[in-house]
Amino acid sequence: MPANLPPQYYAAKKRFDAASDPEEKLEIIQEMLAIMPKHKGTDKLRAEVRSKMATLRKEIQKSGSSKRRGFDGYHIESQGAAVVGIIGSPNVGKSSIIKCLTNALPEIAPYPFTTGKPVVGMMPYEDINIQLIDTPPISSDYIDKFLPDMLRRVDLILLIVDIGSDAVLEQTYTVLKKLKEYRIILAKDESQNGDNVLYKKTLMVANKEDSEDSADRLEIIKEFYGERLPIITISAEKEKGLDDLKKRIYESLEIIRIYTKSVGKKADMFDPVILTKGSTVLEAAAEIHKEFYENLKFARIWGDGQNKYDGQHVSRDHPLEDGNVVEFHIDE
Ligand SMILES: Nc1nc2c(ncn2[C@@H]2O[C@H](COP(=O)(O)OP(=O)(O)OP(=O)(O)O)[C@@H](O)[C@H]2O)c(=O)[nH]1
Ligand SMILES: [Mg+2]
Repeated sequence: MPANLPPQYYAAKKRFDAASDPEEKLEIIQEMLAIMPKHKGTDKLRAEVRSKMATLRKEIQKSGSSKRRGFDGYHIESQGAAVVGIIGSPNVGKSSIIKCLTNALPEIAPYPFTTGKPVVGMMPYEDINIQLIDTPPISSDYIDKFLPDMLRRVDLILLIVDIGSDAVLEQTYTVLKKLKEYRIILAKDESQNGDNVLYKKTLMVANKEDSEDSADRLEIIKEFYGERLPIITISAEKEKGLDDLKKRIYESLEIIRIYTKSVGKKADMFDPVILTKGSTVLEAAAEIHKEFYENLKFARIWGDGQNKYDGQHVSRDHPLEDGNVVEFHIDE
């Protein structure tokens, strides 16, 4: 079905492509969304535009200024509901994991330093997509020059460790030490963030569970790092533990999906708006349409998995939950 977009849309898109400042881009993209007619033919485009909006907002929020954008060094444009960086020592199975979880086709080989450039893939999770980025390995004397900057900006890190190797403890130590040189500390949450160091939310993924003696090595890893990081055990090769890994990735991102509904119409269940956990009705409105945000009177909401809501009126500062359907009412 054709999108039939008005000429003003293309004019705005041109300005969007030419702009480099994320704040300016965000303003233009909000305009684009407002101009876009709402019908089946624009469903996909609307989803893309919203996901871009979410990314731009995050970028602006994270950088604290409007001067940083995307993953410039790598020429990677962030996409989807969230971005996850996959890192680790050489040969631990980073590329094997992104191959299992996404549509990406990275090079995989039984020797170290196979991946020279990052590889991007989209991981479908229920009704959303999460962007995964496979990266070149980190060793005591090597870290890709663009990697620290990228890691500062992703939403979550997966630190892959190889419990098929006796070097697992030493390798893990090396990666953490190397990142610390760049003032990045991998942690289970970001609550300790200070001025000088960045605590980055990380899941440790113990790969190659199928290997001999992996259980013993896992115990050792847990003893050393179990307090500091959540540890998930998988085998990329045997495709074991992958569903659990996906779920843990989603949960760690602490995002919620909100579905919108126009008055008198059925909810749009195919195009969720992605927000951070704890976001309010007003914050959802801001994400969707400037007019909703500026003129919001109240909202009606449905569902939260336990069907707690069935069209109740809620105020602007009501916190939303994953799966809520929201109908915005504005002052005309
Ligand atoms: N036994 C076993 N081998 C695995 C598993 N996952 C990956 N491998 C093997 O480990 C080797 C390295 O895998 P890659 O996915 O290329 O590892 P990488 O971390 O991307 O390596 P670099 O890009 O060189 O850093 C390959 O021979 C894989 O087949 C696993 O779960 N079990
Ligand atoms: Mg690789």
